[in-house]
Amino acid sequence: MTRLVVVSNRVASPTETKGSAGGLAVGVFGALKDSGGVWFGWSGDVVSDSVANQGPKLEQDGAVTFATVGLPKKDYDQYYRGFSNATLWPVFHYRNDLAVYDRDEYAGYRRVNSWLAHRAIKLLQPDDVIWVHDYHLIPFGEALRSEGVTNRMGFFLHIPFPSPQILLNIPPHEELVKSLCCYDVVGFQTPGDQAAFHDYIVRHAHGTATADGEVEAFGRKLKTGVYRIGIFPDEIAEQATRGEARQDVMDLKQSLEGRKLIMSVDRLDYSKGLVERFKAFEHFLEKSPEWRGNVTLVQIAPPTRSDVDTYQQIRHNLEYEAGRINGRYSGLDYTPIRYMNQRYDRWKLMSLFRESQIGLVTPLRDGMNLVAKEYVAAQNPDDPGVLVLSQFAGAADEMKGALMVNPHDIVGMSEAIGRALSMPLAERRERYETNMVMLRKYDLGVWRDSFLADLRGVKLDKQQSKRPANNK
Ligand code: ADQ
Repeated sequence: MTRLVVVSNRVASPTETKGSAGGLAVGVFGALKDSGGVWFGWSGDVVSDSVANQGPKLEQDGAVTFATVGLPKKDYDQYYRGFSNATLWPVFHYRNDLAVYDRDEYAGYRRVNSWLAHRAIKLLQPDDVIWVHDYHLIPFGEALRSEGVTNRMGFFLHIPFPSPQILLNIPPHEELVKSLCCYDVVGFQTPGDQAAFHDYIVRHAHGTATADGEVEAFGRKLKTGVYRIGIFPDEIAEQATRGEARQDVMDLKQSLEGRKLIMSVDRLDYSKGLVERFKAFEHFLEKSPEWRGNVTLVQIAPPTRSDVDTYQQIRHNLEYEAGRINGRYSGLDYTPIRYMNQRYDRWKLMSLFRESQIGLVTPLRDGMNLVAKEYVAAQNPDDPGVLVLSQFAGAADEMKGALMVNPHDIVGMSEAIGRALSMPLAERRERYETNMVMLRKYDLGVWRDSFLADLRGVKLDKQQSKRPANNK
């Protein structure tokens, strides 16, 4: 089998990959171990220009080389904090209202992608298959092509691809789509994301796109596909049962004093719908006095991107809401919302999922949402909890056993909480089984293997390897 080169914005270290890392890192590392190869990307460190230019730093772990570079402050600001997370992330999550566009940041984004591609070239061998991940690295493949790299190259988008009317808000939208067309395979989480990309190709790039994903645009041919990222359900179930008898999980159980538990776990991000969720829980307590004192919402939300302005705002809003609602409904021995900002070991999170009666997963928009899948896999099959899921998470496409909600509908979410809390065991089991069938059908191995099979199956056409032409 030809070697695999994975490129992602952040590279987990060998120890992280084996220990606390979640789904993606585990899945990608598995593929790298099978075929041997390189995992290339940013180390997460901000360094001086001269240190950055000494990279990549190499660490070997069996057949896998971890190759990382640091980023100078200006590059970090423009590429990561700026265009990736203050422009692409909000727009791709349908939040134009939160997006800012700055030409210099966009120039920095492209410059850093070219620089990263240049640093990666020395690690590449002629037959390597290159798999690039996520919105930070859209122009990475084009930059490699412009340096004469003709290898098979694929790109997977972990977040939603917005409909063209939304994408048009980003001034260089055409350059971004043209960059995507430099890959041989472009993968999306859901059919809706793939359709939005095709829609742009046909209506705004004067290209063609067939239902089975053959795309021609900007003088290039590529394949698009839907590859639903998943989890390894048995591994999650094992983690969930491993934690059951641990002291801190038993302590939490005891502190609940027989109350029902609702679990929510998200990165602290405005796309995750946390404020709306708190309001729905408040509405539930307001309308259901019999549940006051008898149900607790545990919200775990570790902060991310805390140096981006909009993230400081969401953190502030949430603290305010949690304080306000707790002020209204707390008793001497009862706190309705327990809101925590730490990261937790995976086994601990999974055991908390298993102890709870509801998994409340209500993002306003989400590429997939692995927490929804982890929640289901962690349940006790004899007495499973209920997944309450936003219709705008990619996972909603598969998890038909969930109670589906619109995260903008506070009353609807509050009703779903009430319904889930009193759902009979037979219905809970049936819904759990429905979800488990899909979790097994689309597990993490299927995601990884089907993407790589499509990428490895691409017929190389030397004419193709050039930079894209202008379609107009
Ligand atoms: P995220 O936005 O990070 O991922 P998600 O898919 O839910 O969202 O994955 C988060 C992961 O982090 C889960 O495995 C979860 O268990 C873990 N996690 C969250 N909080 C934690 C905590 N406090 N301690 C420890 N672990 C924690 C992006 C996209 C998603 C897409 C994924 C994968 O935004 O839509 O599903 O990539 O493609």
